Amino acid sequence: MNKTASIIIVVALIIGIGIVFWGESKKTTNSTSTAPAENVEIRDGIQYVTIHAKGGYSPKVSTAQANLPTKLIVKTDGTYDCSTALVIRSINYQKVLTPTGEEVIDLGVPQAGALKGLCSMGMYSFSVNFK
Ligand SMILES: [Cu+2]
Repeated sequence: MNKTASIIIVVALIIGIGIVFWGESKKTTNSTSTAPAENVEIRDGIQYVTIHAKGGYSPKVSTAQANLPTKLIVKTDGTYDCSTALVIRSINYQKVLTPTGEEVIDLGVPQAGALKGLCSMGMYSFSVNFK
């Protein structure tokens, strides 16, 4: 093997390894962005999903674990728009929330699937995907 050929092979190897590492580091950054949402936490075996209601609902989409006792906490803070008129059809829930406070809604033990909340007019919505 001549010198040029071995240099080309070494350079190709270095580039190859570099691409693999670059790919791995990209994967790591991606996986942190899909980490469990900050509005979902499990305390004493109960999963709490927190949604803020003010001019709509945030986060609009949350991901939580299925088959765990779960409570939905809807927080209002000086909320005078229709996002206080909360409707969750799948659990027959309908209530006008106080402008400032916390509403705790027992969701039981949700199975996999999406839970959808709406304002009474259907203008604002949020969903919690149980996986
Ligand atoms: Cu509305």
